[in-house]
Amino acid sequence: MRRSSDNVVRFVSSNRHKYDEALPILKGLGVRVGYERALLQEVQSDELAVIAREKARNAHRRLGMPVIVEDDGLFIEALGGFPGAYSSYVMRTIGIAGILKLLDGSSSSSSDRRARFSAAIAYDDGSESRTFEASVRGTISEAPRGEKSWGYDPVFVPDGQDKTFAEMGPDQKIGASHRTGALRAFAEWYVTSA
Ligand code: ITT
Repeated sequence: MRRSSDNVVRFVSSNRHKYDEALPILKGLGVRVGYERALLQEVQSDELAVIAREKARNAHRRLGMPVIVEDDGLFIEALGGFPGAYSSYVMRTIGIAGILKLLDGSSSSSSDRRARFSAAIAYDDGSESRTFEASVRGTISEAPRGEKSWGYDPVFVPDGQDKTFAEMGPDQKIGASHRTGALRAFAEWYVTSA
């Protein structure tokens, strides 16, 4: 494994919220991490791990330092897994309102709003490339709930909770989120392969 001279791994993303949630997790697990804002090209694939791996390869080529990137997807059962790997594009186009409309119009019963939020973390340092995945199961709420949130947080209710991610405090969301499991798996590998 190649380390940078300052032993910091760069978290590369156009989305600062991801880094803000990743920082306390990684710090707590002994990983030194910094934020690098960049819009990375995404290959087209249905698999988050493939998209993340290619994004990390591009990010490493651009920065010349060890990087991690993340690719997330919200997979809604009644919509056959849509928006899945296209969640970012769908958020920018039809948004949450469009997703709720699709669900209301789908033939499924109103109780069938099951979904999975998944994260793939990819590490690349030019010699080593690894991906780590995790998911949480939940449901899509009937309407957006919660303030000061981002992305799909206002409509995703993880199993075992009655709040959307957006209604939770930062610690509760981090404790329940898809991102946490993937980051933990990465950190476990990273700190033991030093
Ligand atoms: P990158 O530059 O890192 O690719 P992005 O926001 O485009 O940033 P993704 O493609 O991985 O990232 O994200 C898919 C979508 O899911 C995007 O709209 C995110 O805002 C949203 N999302 C990811 N994690 C989320 C979370 O914890 N809560 C709410 N929305 C989330």
